[in-house]
Amino acid sequence: MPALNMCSVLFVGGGQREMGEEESGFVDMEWCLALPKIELHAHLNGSVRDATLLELAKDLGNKGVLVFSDVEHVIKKSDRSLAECFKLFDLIHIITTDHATVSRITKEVVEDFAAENVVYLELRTTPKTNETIGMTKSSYVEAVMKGLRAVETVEVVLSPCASTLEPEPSTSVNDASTKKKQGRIFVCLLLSIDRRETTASAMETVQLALKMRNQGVVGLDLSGNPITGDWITFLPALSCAREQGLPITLHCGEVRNPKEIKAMLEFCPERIGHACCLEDEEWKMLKSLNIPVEICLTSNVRTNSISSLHDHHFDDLYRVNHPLILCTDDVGIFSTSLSHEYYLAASTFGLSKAQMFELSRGAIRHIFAQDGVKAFLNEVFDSAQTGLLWRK
Ligand code: 6MZ
Repeated sequence: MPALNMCSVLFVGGGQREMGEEESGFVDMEWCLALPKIELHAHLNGSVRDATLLELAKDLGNKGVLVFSDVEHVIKKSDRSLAECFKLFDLIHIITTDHATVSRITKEVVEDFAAENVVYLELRTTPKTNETIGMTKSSYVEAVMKGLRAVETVEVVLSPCASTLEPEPSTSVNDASTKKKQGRIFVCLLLSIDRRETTASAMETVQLALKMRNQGVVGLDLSGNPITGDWITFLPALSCAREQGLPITLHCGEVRNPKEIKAMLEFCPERIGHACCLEDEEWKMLKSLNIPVEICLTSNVRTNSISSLHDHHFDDLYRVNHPLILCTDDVGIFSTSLSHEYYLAASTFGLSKAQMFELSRGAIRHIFAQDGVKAFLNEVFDSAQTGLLWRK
């Protein structure tokens, strides 16, 4: 390596490069794995490992709760319509919704994201109740927290919400000293409201999120089967969250529904997910309001919300510099990973390593955690930049 002096260092697009280094080749899967990444749209129960689901279903089969041979092929199937996805979610919820299992799947999901170099994860999940096992929305979220504390492979840092009145330090929640641990992942929770819920139930979730915003809950999500429920049902709860400064992301435009899409955009959430079925007027509105979009390529194509990757609105939004974040939605349901979504974007839309790096780093601007976390994440990207973009 040549001795470093002022003349031997070039500054390119914010990156630093030494003489003798050249831009390295095309984006491949290995590079996407090495890229630090930020995941902002991942549903807990959509991200469960197939192997875990099969193991749990077998156990329930042995206990006579379900017939394993009836569900095995449903879990293993990889191509699903949107309607079939929601049938599968109902099955997954039967399999996973007890406190111990919720903790287990949380631990595994976080470990899986960390293993592919996700450095900040906003994990979303719908707090559930089940009187027969004493589960309340609050105890469900406690079980998720327990899962975070159980993570073994990586240090888990919980960060409070950006709207927390008093700045609170981010804290490690698991034992950071074990030798087995490799690196660190920031994890925050979004509490989801399911479109099947009532106004009162949605309000309960908002109250829980507000109560837990010093403990890692950083915002709210509205999700669930887009052909059920009505936006107006959730508006009082979401408005209450808004008044208290809690950031909100909405599933918007997964199916055609101009009236609802317009109402959602008028609400001006901090982010929206999907935005597949917008018409001209709604596109213009989205762009003029500059609402960041969580893009889930594989999910949108698998569920037929978008006809093919080449027709995906990622291209249009990216070219006009609209804020967007590549996300997975449900790695388990769609057999994907965040690294694979980055690879798909690069290979489909012809993006370079420098462009992909900036796309990944750009997600930092849209996280819901406190600003201190943004500074830390920027440092992570600064230190990874030279190795990822230049070769000797
Ligand atoms: C809308 C979705 C979704 O909350 O039980 N969910 N909602 N569109 C999607 N695209 C395919 N994928 C997942 O995780 C599963 C729940 O997340 C929502 C659904 O409400 C599903 O029941 P949790 O952890």
